[in-house]
Amino acid sequence: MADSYDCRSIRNICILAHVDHGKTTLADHLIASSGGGVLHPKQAGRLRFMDYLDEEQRRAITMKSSSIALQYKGHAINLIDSPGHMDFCSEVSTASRLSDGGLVLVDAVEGVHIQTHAVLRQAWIEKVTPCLVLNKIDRLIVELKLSPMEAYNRLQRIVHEVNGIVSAYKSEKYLSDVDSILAGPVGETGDESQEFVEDDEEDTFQPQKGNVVFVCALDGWGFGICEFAEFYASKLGASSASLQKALWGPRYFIPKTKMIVGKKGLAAGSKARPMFVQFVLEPLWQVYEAAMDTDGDKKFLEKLIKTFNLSVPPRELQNKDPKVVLQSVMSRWLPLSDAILSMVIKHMPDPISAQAFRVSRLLPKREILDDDFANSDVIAEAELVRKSVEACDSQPESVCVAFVSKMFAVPMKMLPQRDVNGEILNNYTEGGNGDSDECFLAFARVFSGELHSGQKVFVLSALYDPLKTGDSAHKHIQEAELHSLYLMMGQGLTPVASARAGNIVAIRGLGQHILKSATLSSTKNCWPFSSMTFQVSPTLKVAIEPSDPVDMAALMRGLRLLNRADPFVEVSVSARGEHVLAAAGEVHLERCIKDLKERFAKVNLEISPPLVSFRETIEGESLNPFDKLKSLTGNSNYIEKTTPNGRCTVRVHILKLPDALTKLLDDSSDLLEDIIAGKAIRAQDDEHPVESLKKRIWDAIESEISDTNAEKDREKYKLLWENLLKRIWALGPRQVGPNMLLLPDSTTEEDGSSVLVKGTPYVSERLGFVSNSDESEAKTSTSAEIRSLNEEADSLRSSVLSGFQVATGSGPLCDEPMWGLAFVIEASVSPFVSETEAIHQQSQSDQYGVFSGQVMTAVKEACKTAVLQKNPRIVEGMYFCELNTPTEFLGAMYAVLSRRRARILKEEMQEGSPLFTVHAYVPVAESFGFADELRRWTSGASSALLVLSHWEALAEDPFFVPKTEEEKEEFGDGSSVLQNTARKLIDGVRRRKGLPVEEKVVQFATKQRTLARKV
Ligand SMILES: Nc1nc2c(ncn2[C@@H]2O[C@H](COP(=O)(O)OP(=O)(O)OP(=O)(O)O)[C@@H](O)[C@H]2O)c(=O)[nH]1
Ligand SMILES: [Mg+2]
Repeated sequence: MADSYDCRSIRNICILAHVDHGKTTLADHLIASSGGGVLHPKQAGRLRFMDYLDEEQRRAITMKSSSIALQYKGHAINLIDSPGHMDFCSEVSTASRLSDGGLVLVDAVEGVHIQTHAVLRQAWIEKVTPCLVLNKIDRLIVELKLSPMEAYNRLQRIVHEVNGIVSAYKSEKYLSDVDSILAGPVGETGDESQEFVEDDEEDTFQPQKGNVVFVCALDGWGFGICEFAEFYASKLGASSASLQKALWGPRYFIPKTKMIVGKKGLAAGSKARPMFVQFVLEPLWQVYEAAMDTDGDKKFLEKLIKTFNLSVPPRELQNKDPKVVLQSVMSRWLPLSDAILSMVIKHMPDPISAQAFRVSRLLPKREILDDDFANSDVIAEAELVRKSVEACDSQPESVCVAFVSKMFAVPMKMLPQRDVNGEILNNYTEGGNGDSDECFLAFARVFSGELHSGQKVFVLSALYDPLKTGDSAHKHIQEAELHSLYLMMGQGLTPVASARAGNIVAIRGLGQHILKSATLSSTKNCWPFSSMTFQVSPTLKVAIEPSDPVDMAALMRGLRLLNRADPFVEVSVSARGEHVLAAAGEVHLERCIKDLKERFAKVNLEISPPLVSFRETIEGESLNPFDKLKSLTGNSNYIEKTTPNGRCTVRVHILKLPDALTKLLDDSSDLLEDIIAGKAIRAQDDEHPVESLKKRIWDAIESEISDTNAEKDREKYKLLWENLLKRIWALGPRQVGPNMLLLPDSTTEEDGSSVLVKGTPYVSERLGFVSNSDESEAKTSTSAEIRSLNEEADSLRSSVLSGFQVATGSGPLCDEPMWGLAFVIEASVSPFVSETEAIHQQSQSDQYGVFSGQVMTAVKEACKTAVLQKNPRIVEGMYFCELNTPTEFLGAMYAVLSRRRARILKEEMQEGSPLFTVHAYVPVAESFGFADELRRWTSGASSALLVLSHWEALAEDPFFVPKTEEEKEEFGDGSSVLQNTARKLIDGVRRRKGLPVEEKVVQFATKQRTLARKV
């Protein structure tokens, strides 16, 4: 790179939006005007240059984020186009991590949608500076035929709504996207209140500030308010600065006095329109009328061309197609790329100013523990590295730090054949496993120093800790040599010798070192960048096997490559030895399988139906909170199991946790994992995460009795829970699930001859519900026999724990994990009754396994039986679904929804458009092929987006058999086939897992015989 390196003239930006709102179309125009000739302006908007994959062109949606380097007025702009489809939302995370600014697009007709919420949230999390682009303004004129005033109201409402979303993120950081949508769209305040929203200094997006532009990406025109302010300044005799403030909101121009007034300054009955309508929208509408109407005023166009001195070729102006005329005039009058790129340069930060405030997100300050002071050198250097990232220090000699946000595969033949110096390269020389035609490149940004080809760097995984040395630390750090660096031009790659801080590059040579993302550094004494957050996790799972078993090795290699090439896919081997592929949704899954078949494995594959996961729980809804808690006490409310050798008796009480608490445990699993692992957790902003988690635990518990008004009851309930929260020994399954293992109440008596296996309230301690317990005071007066029994009981703690973990990992209904249950496990060990028994111990071990194993099994069995005894229920995943459909297809859409057991939440006509928006919950188990079916039944006019929302217990009893006369009347006596959905789901899973299923082939033999006789 040249010596006149000026970091201040760089902008790294991404385009973010809901699916189909026009991101790639917009990118086309920016590329055509500033991409150095890679795209001809004539093709812009139609080619969709950044959608270079076949599959993207075929489906007309973007599936990955990709970058292109642009040059505009002395600025270097790295533009990343991202996908809007929910299945590829992980690519939004990888794009926003590398960007400092984000163009948030909203379709002016469709308005704010579910992914608009999600991308705004991602930008907020990653501290990306957003600007708003209201796209498809042409549709307001041509399609909806709105008047300028109506269009203004609509645009204002969208700006208001987007501002509302951002301010919600600012105030309530933990609100999930679905929650915020359900909380009700912020923008729906009705027209009359629109007047109050203007001039709110707090608002993020304000057209008068210049960070909102109005565009038509298809035809390549767009403008911000400043373009018009400058034009009218001389005409109206006002400064362009004051006009800029007046061209949005309720500001009116009085021609007589040449004054700009607010609403109050208007004479009664005045027909004045807001200045934005009068001076901006009306001329625009006039141009459209002049060009599109057959009897349009062609003179008007000529006047416009003359006033603005536009060089429109006469050939285009005389074209018979009014659209061509319009596009030709509009794109010259208000060029889209100028409107967008001048806003980018003015309102989006350069890397130096951006990194100064993004560093707190990228490299959060670490808590330094006292015993780390021995490493003060390391700490000091790591602090210097952080400073260097904060300053975006681009001097070649300073420490080099880069972040790889994803790996992507390109076919070998796509790599440039010549290097920077024009020498022919042998691309195949690189080691690797040599068995693939694919080359893996890292999508990276340099945050400090300079990267150059041939450089050796350290690759740090997210778990790396520079303060830890030793074997475990080595796993998280590797040394790698950068093979070559490329500037990305969409699909094209231009070799560069080096890349300095503030730039986005593709790096070759890290394929063997990085799986998904990593931090690169020239020193070991550097903290890894914080992990990226993903909006959803891959939930759609299928099992894959080769059609021909001999291709197994090819499949395994293919899966390995796919896992590397796709930032989001998860590849695993199930307990039953199947290769399982997890994707974000159907479209993503389809692309993964296509890639696997055609690029990575190149063999025929058999794909199983989707493996839907379920959870298991017990009935809880119909009970009042106090009755639930009663199940923890009482002498009949437990399940008892004894080990085969008779020495350990396990009693289990079970409790259904409040749903809100279960959800909280599920949602906070990452934080809980850190807390339970004993990691130091830093306060963010003003609140400590552990304290806020505790507060939310209490909120969740209290929400259970919010409708019980009696203050006394509330207090009593809280006291009961206070006691429980002090007794949490573990969470499960796998240490952080939504199930609790509680210690027995301390008042539980021991009957002298046996000893309880005593756990510790470990999780309660970590969460700070109890102070670190001093081990129960040693009983000095006990006999040697009891002492040894106590020791034995202590050694059995881990058996109780594992029994609990295994049981919660696979419930009794269909081996799926348990959900929202608390178990109190009392395991008491008694001594050998006689010596002969002790002698028999050995032979018993042979028969039943070692004692600890027997205890574990007994605990596991007791927990599972407890679930079966307390009205077990199956829990299924629910998607939150947003559907858009024209009114005439509403009926067909509801038919599809009802076939899929959907629950409608909200239906709403979109003002000023023929579209209906419907929100619903759809069970995951019913969601496959949903989008396809919907498209078929509504002739492609409806669209649906699904986001995984929550778990929900099916109220239906899977073991329901009609018993009373009434039930028999309603459900029949069992001779007709019962539609028990819960049972059907359970049987489906059991069959898939090869577990026994009770299937009655002949249900009522007597009836069949009767029938037979009649024949
Ligand atoms: N009328 C009109 N149509 C537009 C405009 N901009 C884009 N479109 C159309 O909207 C559709 C979607 O455009 P894309 O650019 O592919 O949308 P996208 O946001 O990149 O979509 P994804 O990448 O799949 O999320 C295409 O059919 C475009 O022609 C516009 O300003 N006016
Ligand atoms: Mg796109």
